[in-house]
Amino acid sequence: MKIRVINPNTTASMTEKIGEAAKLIAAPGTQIIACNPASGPVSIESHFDEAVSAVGVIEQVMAGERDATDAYIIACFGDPGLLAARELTRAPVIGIAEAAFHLATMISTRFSVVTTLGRTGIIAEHLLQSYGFAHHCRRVRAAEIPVLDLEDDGGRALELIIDECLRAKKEDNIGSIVLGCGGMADLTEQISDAVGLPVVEGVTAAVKLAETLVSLRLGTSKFGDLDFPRPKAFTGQFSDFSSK
Ligand code: 2AL
Repeated sequence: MKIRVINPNTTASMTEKIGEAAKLIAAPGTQIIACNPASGPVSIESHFDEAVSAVGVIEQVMAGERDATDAYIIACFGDPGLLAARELTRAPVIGIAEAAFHLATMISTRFSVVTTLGRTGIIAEHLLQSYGFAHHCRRVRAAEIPVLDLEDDGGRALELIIDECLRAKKEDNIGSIVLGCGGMADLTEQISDAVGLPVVEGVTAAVKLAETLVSLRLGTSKFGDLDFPRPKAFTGQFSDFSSK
């Protein structure tokens, strides 16, 4: 099966890292296509970044539809464009935040999220509310690192994330931790070893959930609101989105 893993930001090194993490966990026979939009923010750490990145996600799903894609993963913790992407395909589309929340509730009754910047915590809080997971989450915490610091191998990002996870373990009365950024996909084992709690990471969680849905032949329902968008014209820079 072919899974298209979309990094919604335009940083190629992060796309490569996300793709590697996905390949490492994927079953034999699963092909991982890691990609990112041609245009958009280099990192997503505001509502503005998220809104712009959602268009890039949609373009990547449209490209995947021309390439016999079996499932899509949106590999940014705000799950930008998730419902819009689902409208465009019969394949399953999974956001890494929703994947991680689902799995965390299956191994623990309460978790905390450790994300990058405090200002993006509200994005995770909104998702917890809208997905119905809010009562499973004790706290959304931030290591206060900009997303692109995760690309700096010599930096202190890992240390700061582990410190915040250890504070969560001490103060939050939790059974597990959810990592709150696609750029943390390669750090799960090191963080879990250092913290001594189960650590759920969304890219890897989403790959296993996508494989499960595809093997169960469960795709996005075309009954109701996730049906293909009604045909219409788009103008200006979005004229390519017009129905042919
Ligand atoms: C993210 C993420 O996963 N990728 C990105 O660019 N921004 N979200 C986050 N909370 O750090």
